[in-house]
Amino acid sequence: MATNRTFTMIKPDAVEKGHIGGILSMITEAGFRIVSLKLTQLTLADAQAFYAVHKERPFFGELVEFMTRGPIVAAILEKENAVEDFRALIGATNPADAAEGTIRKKYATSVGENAVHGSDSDENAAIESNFHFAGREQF
Ligand code: ABT
Ligand code: MG
Repeated sequence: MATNRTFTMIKPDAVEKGHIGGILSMITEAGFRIVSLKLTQLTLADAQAFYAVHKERPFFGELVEFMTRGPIVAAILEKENAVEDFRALIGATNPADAAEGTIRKKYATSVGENAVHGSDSDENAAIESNFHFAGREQF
């Protein structure tokens, strides 16, 4: 059964450029309900843990540096089929391949600075959500 929740981050590039409002609008207009929301900043250890799956990749250092360079917006979102539908809404990792109408098509700069994160599985959505939000902050 598809879960009805996913986790997202508006990444430092999009926060720096003033796109928080535009991105949250696209998210709510697509039918997602905001369950949890905050402005926060990842520590080096947070970013290394979050992207541990990429730790042997050549871009790991740059990725961690990027994700820690400024504030991010963390949020939990709810909708039927949330994980898959949200990945569709954000579009391809590389904005050059992202479809028209997606968040990355509109707001991402490059494969490295791609404006938003969306969980890639129900299991990771739960892990990422509980990392950022206490139970009493999940509405
Ligand atoms: P995330 O939502 O950040 O996990 O992105 P996504 O799942 O779409 O893409 P993956 B494959 O998980 O990439 C994670 C981050 O690594 C960056 N990256 C990826 C590069 O910088 N160069 C590369 O060649 C690849 C494959 C993009 C992702 N994000 N950030 N920030
Ligand atoms: Mg990913």
